[in-house]
Parts: sequence; C-alpha cells; structure tokens
Amino acid sequence: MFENLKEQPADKILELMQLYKEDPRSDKIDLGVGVYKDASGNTPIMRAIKAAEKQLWEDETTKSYTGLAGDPGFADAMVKLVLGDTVPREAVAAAATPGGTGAVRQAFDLAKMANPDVRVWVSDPTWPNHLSILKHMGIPFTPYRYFDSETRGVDFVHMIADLTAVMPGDIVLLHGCCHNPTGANLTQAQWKAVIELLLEKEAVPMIDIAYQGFGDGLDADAFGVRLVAEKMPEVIIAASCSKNFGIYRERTGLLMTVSKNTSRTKLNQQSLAYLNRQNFSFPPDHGARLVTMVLNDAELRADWAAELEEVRNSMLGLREQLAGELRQLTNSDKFDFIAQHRGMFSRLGATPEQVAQLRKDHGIYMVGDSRLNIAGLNKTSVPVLAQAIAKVGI
Ligand code: PLP
Ligand code: TYF
Repeated sequence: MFENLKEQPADKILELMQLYKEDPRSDKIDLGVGVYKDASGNTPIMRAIKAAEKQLWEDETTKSYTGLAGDPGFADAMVKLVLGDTVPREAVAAAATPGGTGAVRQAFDLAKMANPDVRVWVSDPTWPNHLSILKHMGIPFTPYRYFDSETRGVDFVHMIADLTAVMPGDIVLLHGCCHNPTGANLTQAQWKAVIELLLEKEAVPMIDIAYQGFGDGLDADAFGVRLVAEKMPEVIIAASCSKNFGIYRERTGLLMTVSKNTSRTKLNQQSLAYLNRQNFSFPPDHGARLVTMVLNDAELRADWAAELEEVRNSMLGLREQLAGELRQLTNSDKFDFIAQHRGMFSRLGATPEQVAQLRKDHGIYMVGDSRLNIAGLNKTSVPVLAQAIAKVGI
C-alpha cells in the first residue's frame, strides 16, 4: 500500500526555517516564518500567559475530557474578543480547534458538508496553507486579484472586478487584518464596498483572523470581521490565538459561524461539534484555558493587552525605521509602503533571484515571494537589511 504514496510538496516557509538553522554565518537574519520575536530574537511567553499557567497549575483539579466543542467559557470569551457586541451571542455557534489552521480546515469541511459543490474565492496571493488545504480536500478555488505589485497596496479595482463573478453560495475568504503574505489591508471604506458586493451576490464570507492586535489594535483590527458579521446574514470565522497570545505550540483556535436566523444556531453548533468528533474528538484545552483565564481576569487581561501593544508598537517602530532608512538610501519614497503595511509581514516586491541573492550574499532569509517578517528585525539589523536591499537593487 505505502508504495502508492507520492512525495508531497514541502511547506516553503518551514523549509526556509531549516535552511536558516543550517547556515553557519553568525550575522544571518531570519525574516522567514511568522513568529513574533523581541529585540533579542526570542519569542517570549507573554507575562499574563505565564501567570495564568502558574495559577492553573495550582488550581486545576482534573484533566478529564472537556466537551466536543471545547470549554464553552473559551468560546464565550473569544466570541466577545473577536466580535465585540456586534451580534447577539445566540447568533454565534463556536467550537475550539487545534490552532487557527484547525479552524480553517474545519471551516472548509463545514462548507463542503453544507454544499458539496462549494467554491472558495481566495486572495492572490494568500497564506499558502489555504491553498494546500483546499487542494488536499478537493475543493475548487478561484483567486481574486488583491495585491498591486507596483504600489504594494491593495489592488482594489481588480479585486472588485474579479469578485463580480462570484455566484450565490460561493465562499469568499478574506483576511480579517494583517494580510499574510502582503501586509496590505482593506480600508474601512473598502470593507464596506466588499460587503455590499457580497450581499448583492449572495456569497458567504469566510474571515481568517490570525493577527488581531498586531495591526492597529485589538478593536481596530476587528473592524472588518465585525462589520461583516453585522451586515451579512451568514459568516464563517476562523480565529487563531497563536500570535496574539504567543501560544503557538499550544494549538489554540476557534471556529465560529454567525447566522442571523438564530433558529439555525443550534444545528450549526451541533455540526461544529460533529466535525470535531470526526477529526480529533476533543480539541486541545491547555491553551484555550489560558486564553479564557487571561480574558476573564481584569488584571491579567490588562497586562496582556499592554504587552500586546508593546509588541504591536515595536513592529510599527521597525517599519518606520526601515522605511526611513530606505528613503535615505534610495533617495525616493518607493519603500514607504513598508510603513503603511500592518502586521508581521510585508511583501517587498523583489524577484525570486533577488531574494536568493539576499540569502546568499547577505545571510538575509525571507520567503521566496519576498515576504519578510518585520518582527525578525531589530534596531541594529534594520540598517543592515536596508543596505542589502539597496545593494541588490530591489
Ligand atoms: N491563518 C493565517 C493567515 C496565518 O498566517 C496563520 C498562521 O499563523 C494561521 C491562519 C493559523 O495559525 P495557527 O494554526 O498557528 O494558529
Ligand atoms: O505564515 C507564517 O509564517 C505563519 C506560520 O505551515 C506558519 O502563519 C507557517 C507555515 C505553516 C504553518 C504556520
């Protein structure tokens, strides 16, 4: 049987991580995988998470199973974090999943269960795992233009032109904030226009929100997802806690459905629990419990929000510094987009050859499409990167 297995394409981002590890140069710079790093290159455990973990160790009395949809307290706290007060809680069904990736996977599963012929529209480009999961599941997908490689902003005219071909019942996948891999995001007016179009087309929006709090702040980053939830009759939302709580390996995420017809919520909830059961039964609990503790305790929550702001502002500072260095070096404003992008990533717009040259000649590692992780920089490495970018002639 095993002779039938074929080699599968590797994950380019994880492959790059390995290449970086193997590079003996001491001045190498890792701008690859999307993990937050502080100025010394560490990915810290957030203070509130550490405190919650300590408290949990003292207070936890059982490791028995939770529910198939996870701890309802986690769902309540996360629904509130993501959606605020925009929709009544009765309109939302929610289930904990292993990470945001688990939520994305189950979202596609749910869509297929509801409509075996479902089609998914994805931004061009999008997070490569969206595409690889869709391919693996045999779900047809269509890219819509999203990124303007000249301005490095959103190519909104073409995005709308492409989405005009969406059919009723199609799923349109949108990044809630901090678009991965480009860093270019919709303005509030553009969110409104997209929603109007999707309403007219009777499409179902699916929002992947993996970086809430990394862009313009916890509430500002939820602007799009909240407006979609408020205006559209049905929405699917996949949320990740990996980045904004810094608990990557704990695999903590939440899949939500919003249905304005609240009589559907019970069946939606049952469907989410059913899908968990088919795939892994009970979702991981540890990370979810920490998140719940942090969100429900005023002191822990305030400390978490403050640290998240530090993280966000440090990335904004690095963006400003890099754009400033490049303005001086190139005597132009062509890299100002770096300061306008939000989140961990920016797509530089370099060719694959230039990306390879940055790696070979300068020990600077970024993904082949020229996505760089801003958090991989610090005040000292920013000028080094800027010099290298200018030298390579991007
Ligand atoms: N969606 C996007 C766009 C991402 O960039 C990520 C990665 O961080 C995820 C979802 C899911 O991450 P995780 O499964 O680690 O929670
Ligand atoms: O895009 C990134 O770098 C993050 C982390 O298979 C990641 O989303 C990368 C690859 C992967 C899972 C997560």
